[in-house]
Amino acid sequence: MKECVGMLLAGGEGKRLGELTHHLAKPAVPFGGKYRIIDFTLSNCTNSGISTLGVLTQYSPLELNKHIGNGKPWDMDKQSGVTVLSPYTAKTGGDWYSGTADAIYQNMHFINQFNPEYVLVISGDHIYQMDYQKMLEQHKETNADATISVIEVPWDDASRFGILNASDNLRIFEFEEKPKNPQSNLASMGIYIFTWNKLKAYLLEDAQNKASSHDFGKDIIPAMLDDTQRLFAYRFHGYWKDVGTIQSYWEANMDLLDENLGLISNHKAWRIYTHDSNLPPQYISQTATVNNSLINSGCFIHGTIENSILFENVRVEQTSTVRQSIIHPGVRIGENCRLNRVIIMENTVIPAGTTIEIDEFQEPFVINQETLGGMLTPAGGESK
Ligand code: ADQ
Ligand code: ADP
Repeated sequence: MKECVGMLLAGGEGKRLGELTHHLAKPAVPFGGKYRIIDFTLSNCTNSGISTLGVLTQYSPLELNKHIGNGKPWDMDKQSGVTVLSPYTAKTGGDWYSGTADAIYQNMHFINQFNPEYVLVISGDHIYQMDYQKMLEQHKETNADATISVIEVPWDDASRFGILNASDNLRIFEFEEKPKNPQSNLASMGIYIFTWNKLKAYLLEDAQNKASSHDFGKDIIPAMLDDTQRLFAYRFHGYWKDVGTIQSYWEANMDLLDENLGLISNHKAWRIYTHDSNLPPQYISQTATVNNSLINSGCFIHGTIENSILFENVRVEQTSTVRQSIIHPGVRIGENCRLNRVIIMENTVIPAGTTIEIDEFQEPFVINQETLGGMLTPAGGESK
């Protein structure tokens, strides 16, 4: 028997990330110079002692499955460890998961084999560091049926989230998924702990409900609240970002460069784990200038890099300048380029003399080999 089993939802399509998720599940999108988005949640599990984890994949899962593998980087290759659960391995057969609750419902047999008292439901597309044990402690202390982790968000963003109201003792009395006119800015972080017997009953009932969209925020939480079950808010005070849009993806990457936030710490207790490559150290040549940036292994830098994040094997030639940008693995940037506020996808080759500068009022641009052509306007410098 396991006290708490983790279920990580990693199947969303991530449409709002546009080109970045064209061929890749959102949790597998490269992040922070050497990670993928899901590494933050996987590492939270490692650092919180959640050692039995099901990862629910669905949309473009190949790269994600390969990345997770047997879970070794997260120390999950022992005991029950990590299990990737695709719709095709679920007991009910080849149906796609129709919503987040359906994804858990279809994998009830996976959870039941551990006979847990609690289930932690988390999502693979957030950047944050959190100790789930503290949340579990509160769940037990309050004798809750469900505990939802919450954070105050800017009012302008509130309608993007599940919004709730709780009394002083943290008991939730109102919840609405993505309200048009939010009456509170206390947002659900999409992190839930359920007492498993209770959740099981609601999942079984929800599965029979033809009108349900089988979603935690839209269906399960409101149903529990209607029945006056014990729902509690767990207040989180650290850094947390939902990287659902290009703008928030770019911002969260830039936040890694802010030393005050301390997101990349080498503190053993909060390390972010991922696969490590066997690449040579980055080479910074005599002509190079590098400021406030993360540069991964295998890079060759001859140009100027400022406030940017470079993944492995990126090459930047002389007299080129890269500012406020995120450069994915294997990108080559020719001589005499000017790039500002762009995200360049894996293995893209930027021809010499290319200028793409996005001002701060526009959303950062995502560049790959296909979109590159359309961006090379005559005014912006010649291509090829
Ligand atoms: P959303 O972010 O809109 O809101 P949703 O689209 O339901 O959440 O996705 C949650 C997680 O589940 C994501 O990691 C996604 O990848 C994954 N997922 C989505 N559909 C899936 C499926 N069919 N199978 C497997 N995985 C799937 C939720 C809550 C809000 C809360 C925000 C916080 O509903 O109340 O405020 O998260 O970001
Ligand atoms: P976004 O809201 O930007 O699309 P999310 O990662 O939050 O990104 O993903 C949730 C999305 O996953 C839903 O909007 C939906 O389009 C997609 N999705 C969920 N379940 C399915 C499914 N069964 N089939 C196809 N797409 C799905």
